[in-house]
Amino acid sequence: MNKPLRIAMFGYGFMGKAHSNAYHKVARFFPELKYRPELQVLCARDREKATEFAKTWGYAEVETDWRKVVERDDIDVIDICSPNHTHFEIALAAAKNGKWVLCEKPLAMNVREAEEMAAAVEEAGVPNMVWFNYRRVPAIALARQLVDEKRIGRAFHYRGTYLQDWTIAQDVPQGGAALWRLDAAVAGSGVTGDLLAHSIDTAMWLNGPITSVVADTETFIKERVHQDTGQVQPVSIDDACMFLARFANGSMGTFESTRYARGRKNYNTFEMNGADGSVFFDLEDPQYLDFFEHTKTSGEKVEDHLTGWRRIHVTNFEHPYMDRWWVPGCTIGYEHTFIHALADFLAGVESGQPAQPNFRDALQTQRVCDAVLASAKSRSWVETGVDSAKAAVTS
Ligand code: SOE
Repeated sequence: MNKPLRIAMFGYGFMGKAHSNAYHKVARFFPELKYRPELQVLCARDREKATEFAKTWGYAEVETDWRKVVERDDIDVIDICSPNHTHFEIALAAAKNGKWVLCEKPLAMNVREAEEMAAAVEEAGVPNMVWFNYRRVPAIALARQLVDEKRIGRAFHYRGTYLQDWTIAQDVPQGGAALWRLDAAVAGSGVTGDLLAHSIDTAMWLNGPITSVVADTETFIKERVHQDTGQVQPVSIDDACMFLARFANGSMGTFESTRYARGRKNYNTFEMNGADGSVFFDLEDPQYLDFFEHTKTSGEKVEDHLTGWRRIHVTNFEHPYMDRWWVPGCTIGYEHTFIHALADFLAGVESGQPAQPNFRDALQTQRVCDAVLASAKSRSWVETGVDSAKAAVTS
């Protein structure tokens, strides 16, 4: 039975596009799903741009007043892709009105907001998810499978990096359309919330809760023209952030993120080293997972003359999500991670086993981000307060 699911999309930027594409494709590649997304309303402040976007992506209507949209009876899902400082108010109102709530990362501007948002969706009993899409890269999902299969064994080290280079020039303005990520009043933070939130979500998914951190941040360019005011204003986001972490399982972590790594466009990598094996992933080469097997699942050590890193081309039907796409050897990419996330979300609603990460999971990531920023300020170790029971490697 096909059930229409009427979507209201908030925002028309990069993520608005990625999510709209997922709504269009999900039922084609996951035909067993009962729900059929229908693009009902595109909501944004700029009517002209919203109308253009709605036409391109097939939204039936445009609305500029978000409050009207969350109160409508003919909307089932509110998808929040607008800048970070809008997430809180919209999510709370959406939950209050009984809508399903999907939200872009980071969930909130800070832990205080994220706590209220998690409580609101739980109290309302509405399905919810945060779009940490990288969990749905087949190679990353395969890494998780290897952890579950105990092929990594006791974890010793976790190393995450997330490097970009798009803000090096002094004349990149801050704030306003497309550049709000550089304005702390709108984004909440710089690379910590925008990039490290991804790394932290992946890390805790693979290696469990992060319990304490010590961090350092830098803002390399102290002043930039603000697009909205035309004035040169102080920059208060973190341009770069590095931190050490302790995981609840006793392993150690290092994380590095910057928008000043010349030549790095979306270099999101991780390596995990355990007693029995290691994995390495690089988003700039996303169809591969590197795996070093030291001990087989039988407990037997791999023969010395056969040890070495194995490069797994994650395109077989047996690999996570890959039976939905092409024949083995044919690759998929970035857009598919959003289709997978949506498919998992819908399947979770149908089965009654909600997909992760939900708002409560994303709250744990927010706790780490806030602890990282607090540590950089105090120049000391900070406990994250991550709820180990909730953040324990969740499926
Ligand atoms: C920043 O440049 C950005 O677009 C992030 O906001 C996304 O979350 C990341 O996936 C790609 O980079």
